[in-house]
Amino acid sequence: MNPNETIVACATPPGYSSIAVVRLSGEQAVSLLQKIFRPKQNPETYQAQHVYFGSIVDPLNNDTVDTVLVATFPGPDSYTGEDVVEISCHGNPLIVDRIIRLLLELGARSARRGEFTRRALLNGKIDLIQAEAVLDTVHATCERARRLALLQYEGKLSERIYDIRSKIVDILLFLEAGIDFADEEDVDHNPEKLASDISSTVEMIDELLKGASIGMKIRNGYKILITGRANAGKSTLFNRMVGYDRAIVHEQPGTTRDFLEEGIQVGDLYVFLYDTAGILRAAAGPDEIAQQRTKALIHEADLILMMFDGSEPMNEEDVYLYNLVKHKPKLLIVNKIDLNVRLSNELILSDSIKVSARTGENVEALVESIGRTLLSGVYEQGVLLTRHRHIDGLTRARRYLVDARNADTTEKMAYELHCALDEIGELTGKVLRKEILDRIFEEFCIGK
Ligand SMILES: Nc1nc2c(ncn2[C@@H]2O[C@H](COP(=O)(O)OP(=O)(O)O)[C@@H](O)[C@H]2O)c(=O)[nH]1
Ligand SMILES: [Mg+2]
Repeated sequence: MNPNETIVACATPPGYSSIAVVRLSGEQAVSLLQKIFRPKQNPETYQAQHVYFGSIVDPLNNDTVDTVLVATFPGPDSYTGEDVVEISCHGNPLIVDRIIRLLLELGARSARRGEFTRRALLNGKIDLIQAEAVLDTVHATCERARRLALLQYEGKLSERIYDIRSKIVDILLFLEAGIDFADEEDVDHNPEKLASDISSTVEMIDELLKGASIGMKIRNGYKILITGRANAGKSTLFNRMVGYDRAIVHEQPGTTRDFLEEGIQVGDLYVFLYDTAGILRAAAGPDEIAQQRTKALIHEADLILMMFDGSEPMNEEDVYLYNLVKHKPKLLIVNKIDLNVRLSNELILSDSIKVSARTGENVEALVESIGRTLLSGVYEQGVLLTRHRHIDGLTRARRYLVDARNADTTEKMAYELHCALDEIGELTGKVLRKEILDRIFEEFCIGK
């Protein structure tokens, strides 16, 4: 990838729309524009963050392609740090393709996936965590994920990581002064201070790692599973929460075999809701397979909705199932409260949410309580780690710090601290590794 090349791509989705945006970035962005753009009023120069009205004209035959608005962002105060031009044309693929083709013929190159953001990274406009946050902003599936992505894009998570970095740098400076001037009397190694400084750096990392599993769930979605004996009304509740008749509901037990999965919003969270086959203690054939799947899902789920049929006394199946999910985070639900209640277990009656999946009574309260339960572990610290890459990088840095604290020579300690710094550098993209960049930007769309 040659950074001197000027790249071009459509930044809006393919297809028909009221407008589409063609984006250019690089040294020739403005001169290429000038070859195809006839502004209504000729500007002396294209100024920063100004919009110009005019037409795109094919320079070969003077054919007008479209009337457009052009915005110009001279570097370095642009998204990529280079000269950027955005052409807003009418959203017809014929027009978009024609404009891009003209620019390619004049010497631009098609942008690769995420190349605009990659240039922003290489030009020091953003770091790697912020680049990932651009992607997360575009793909956020719930309000909370969007807010987390925005905080990361604004650099809030990076700040925390730079704090850790500068702490390690300080320790290294202190230590290396000790190594370099070991024979001078006034420099004291002070091993207690070193150990306690390293420990407090480890604590800063632990603080971030603590919230990581929640950050990952907010970004990727929680898994919630409805379980309960056959005919309790699981599929009826599933349909109500999903908002349409997704699952077959029938009075015949064993109607649901393959589990069903749907992504839904619960408050400001995104959740994968699963409807499963009821579990019988003894099952054979396809029922047995269905139940193995249910058990595997129970294992993976972040929250179980354990449903009892309120119109029936408890039976052995209920007890068996309850024991299966005993150790999981769960909410107990008593369903069918539109009928006479014949369930008499005091503990379950007092500790459960009573609903009618059929009439919808109290289902809203259930949904609210799901949201509260999922977020009960979230302390409002704002920034959270949201990717395996973040967790892995910090975990490795932490390991080096612990090794540094245990090192028996100052040289070894310095070595371990440098390794920790490298890990942090890789996390923020200050140390660039091509494979890592390729992997990250592969997820981007073209034009971002
Ligand atoms: N009266 C009443 N019947 C319900 C309720 N929820 C489900 N049912 C009925 O119970 C039967 C089994 O429902 P279904 O959702 O298929 O149960 P599943 O086997 O747990 O998935 C169907 O006939 C439903 O119409 C409810 O809240 N009240
Ligand atoms: Mg069912």
